Amino acid sequence: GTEAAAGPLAVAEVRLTPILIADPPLLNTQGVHQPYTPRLIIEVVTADGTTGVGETYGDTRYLDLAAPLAKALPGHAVSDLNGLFTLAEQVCGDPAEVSDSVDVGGLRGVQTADKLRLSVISGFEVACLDALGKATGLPVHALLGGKVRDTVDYSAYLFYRYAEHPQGQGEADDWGAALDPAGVVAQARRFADQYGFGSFKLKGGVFPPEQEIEAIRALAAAFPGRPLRLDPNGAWSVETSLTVARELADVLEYLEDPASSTERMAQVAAGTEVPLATNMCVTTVREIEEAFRRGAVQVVLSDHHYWGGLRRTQQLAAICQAFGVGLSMHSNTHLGISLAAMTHVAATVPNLDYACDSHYPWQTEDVITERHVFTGGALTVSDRPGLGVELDRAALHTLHRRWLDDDGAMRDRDDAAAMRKADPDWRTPAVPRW
Ligand code: GKR
Ligand code: MG
Repeated sequence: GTEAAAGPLAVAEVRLTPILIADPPLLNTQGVHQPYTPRLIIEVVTADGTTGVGETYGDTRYLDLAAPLAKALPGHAVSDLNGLFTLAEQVCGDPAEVSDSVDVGGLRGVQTADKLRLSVISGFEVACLDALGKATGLPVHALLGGKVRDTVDYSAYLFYRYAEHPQGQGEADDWGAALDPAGVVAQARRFADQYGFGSFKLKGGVFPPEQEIEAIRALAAAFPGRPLRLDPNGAWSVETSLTVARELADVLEYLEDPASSTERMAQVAAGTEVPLATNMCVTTVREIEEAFRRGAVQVVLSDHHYWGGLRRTQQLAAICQAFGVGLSMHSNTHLGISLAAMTHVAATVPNLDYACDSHYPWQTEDVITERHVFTGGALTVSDRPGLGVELDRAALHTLHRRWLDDDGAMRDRDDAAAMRKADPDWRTPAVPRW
């Protein structure tokens, strides 16, 4: 229940730290990543002094929901995860009333109020699990029922990109530009050499589809037999999606969100044997039924943030299994706490059918003391108590300072605004773009 609990596992304090993290100029159909991206770090401290950490999206609308939850949580036990959801319902507003009022659309699918709230809860859930694990000496995967694998596979996440941010701000890196097939292959080569990734996902929807088909063909030639994925974030019409599917059928592991909306995805699925994956048209429980019934998607890519945390990701896995739909995970710009959380839950899901994708290699900054290292394209599942990561307070302070010093321009992700620095006339393209 949500009754306040006494005892060592009761929450004594919650700390919310919004931060801005460096992000390279990665391109997608809406524009380009800003030099800095907001994240929220959540610390839950129990009565016996154990601190658990969580991470989630940090845009203003998430912070607005996190604040009342942080205020209400003290007194509740970190073990009462069901109570966390009840509490959030009480203090963050009834989603039935506000449901479609925050529908800003975009790369994370439709952002309804309940999805925003679930993303916030997920950060708290992970922090509670981390604290509970540390207090009991158990890794998070054990609290979730136990790992069924010792390593979790990840795929390289390739992006078309500029060498530098159009506005000249941000942290420099030595990746250079990748704006054509040769650039994409060079990027993939570096990912494969450095981290051993065996599968590759290319973020598409940036250039006309013929050029992206060429890039995938170049990857297939450079890495024969490796699983490849292309994800234009819903930028294509049904017809274009079917053309791409036909031309790449022999090399694609799946096509990710070729068209936006369940309706269009269902039409594409009806015309191709290439499996369709999504992190855009099935992002909440209520979107599952229609999509599965219509065979619109063959793989659901969970983002544990907007699915409401690690236990809800396990529930999603069970639903997918029941309907013969594949499961994997996609990511957004994130740090090591979220990667640890992804890895723990992924380790517990028997039907994790594909390598998860992660932006992590693009992030040069972190708030944990020891960064995760991909070996053979995989991460080893930690058996240390909790998530198995330690907060780097100095780094957290620096990144929070950056957030405080920002004039507000980057506290909310806006890829179209960043693109306007290169092209003043840029507007988020209408869908379908091609
Ligand atoms: O980081 O530009 C990006 C991605 O496009 C991200 O926002 C997506 O949510 O990676 C995600 C995806 O697979 O669609
Ligand atoms: Mg995607």
